[in-house]
Amino acid sequence: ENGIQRPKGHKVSFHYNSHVEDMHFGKTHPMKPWRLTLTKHLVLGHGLQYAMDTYEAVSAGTDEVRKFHAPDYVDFLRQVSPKTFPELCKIPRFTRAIPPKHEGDSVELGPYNLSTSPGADCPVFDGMSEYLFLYTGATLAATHQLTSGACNIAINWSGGLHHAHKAEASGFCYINDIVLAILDMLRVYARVLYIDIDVHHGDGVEEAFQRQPRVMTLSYHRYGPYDETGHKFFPGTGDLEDIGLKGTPGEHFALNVPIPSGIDDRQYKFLFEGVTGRAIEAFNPSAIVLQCGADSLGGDRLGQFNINIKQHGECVAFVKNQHLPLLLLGGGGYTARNVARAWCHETAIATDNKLVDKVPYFVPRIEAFKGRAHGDEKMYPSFERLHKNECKDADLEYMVKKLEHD
Ligand code: VJV
Ligand code: CA
Ligand code: ZN
Repeated sequence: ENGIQRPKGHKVSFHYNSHVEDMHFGKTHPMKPWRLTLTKHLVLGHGLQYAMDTYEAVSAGTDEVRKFHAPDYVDFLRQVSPKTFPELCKIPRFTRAIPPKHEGDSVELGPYNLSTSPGADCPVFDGMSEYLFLYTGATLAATHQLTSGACNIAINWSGGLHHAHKAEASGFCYINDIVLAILDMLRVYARVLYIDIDVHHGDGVEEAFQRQPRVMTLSYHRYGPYDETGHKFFPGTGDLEDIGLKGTPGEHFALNVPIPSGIDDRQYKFLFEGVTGRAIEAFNPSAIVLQCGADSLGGDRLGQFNINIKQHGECVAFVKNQHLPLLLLGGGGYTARNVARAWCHETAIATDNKLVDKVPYFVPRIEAFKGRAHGDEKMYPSFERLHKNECKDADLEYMVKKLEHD
């Protein structure tokens, strides 16, 4: 109807389960699963479902999640809810994972960096267990479609939770679906390239494969002091000098692109295409995983970049043009309307479609867009309030040269 067509020459599969939308991390917590509702409604409103095979995701199994995560951590996540949390915290098997309390800590942390305090990064909330295993199940189903050859591009916008560690939640991430996906891909592909355009460093994925020469991790992220407070931008890792664990086969198989605040489209394109292009040339991957965190967009509640949806999408297009099996995952993104616009746009890119330059007439729950004029909404809004630009061209050129050498 909108001229949406199936792509010629490749197949795309889309994995989702609407139950992830019902979750609430807490009233003012920045992570809003309903951004996935907005994304779904834009994707369906534009008719992109006709261009892909769509699958309803089922929960990941305990054994599948244990391929990376510690058995006790997985058991804890299976059972945890606000009701069971206090009792679980007393079980000796789990108390080992309670971090020591420091003077002046505002949030009380339980086992595995989980907490029921309102200000916590990784809260325990109702339905959390179902949510975690569902987004992981969607990523694993997407991965399976790729590795079995059923499609060339597989998408799960509810996945991409790159900070989770083997036995610890971190930065809104509990299960590292990316690590699980890559482990599964290594059974079929000789080399997997992981690219991460979330504004935060993909530390959990880098750490998991720091000794592994068959996986190259490449993260673009804000790095350095957060603001005048002197605190570092989360998670504080991902320096230019970090290239994989020294003295192991994994040395030289991690790349980091630390970026100052305010980077714009032109600068980001220069960095992304320069570094990614060289990495692909040197590493010669058999498949690619792209984490498409949308908190690198301008106007994001937590991010500090000035990237427009157009450039964010061009990163996806650049990777797609390598014509390798491609897993597209979500990640961060805290200004929900822009997250939905970006991921819908990127679904269109994956399926070789161009979207009409207006919000589709049939968008259920239109009240979710409250406060924005709709009549002349553009797919590529430019952000009125830009972050202060501290990103100098000369530094970027230095970085591309340095990384080329690495
Ligand atoms: O900066 C941090 C860590 C602190 C300790 C915990 N307090 C809450 C915040 C400061 C040092 N955490 C970051 C985590 C960012 C995670 C990004 C995840 C992804 O996009 O890369 C992938 C999905 C952080 N930045 C902002 C907040 N936390 C934040 C957390 C809240 C909050 C406001 C801001 C948690 C609860 C509530 N408000 C109510
Ligand atoms: Ca990143
Ligand atoms: Zn992020």
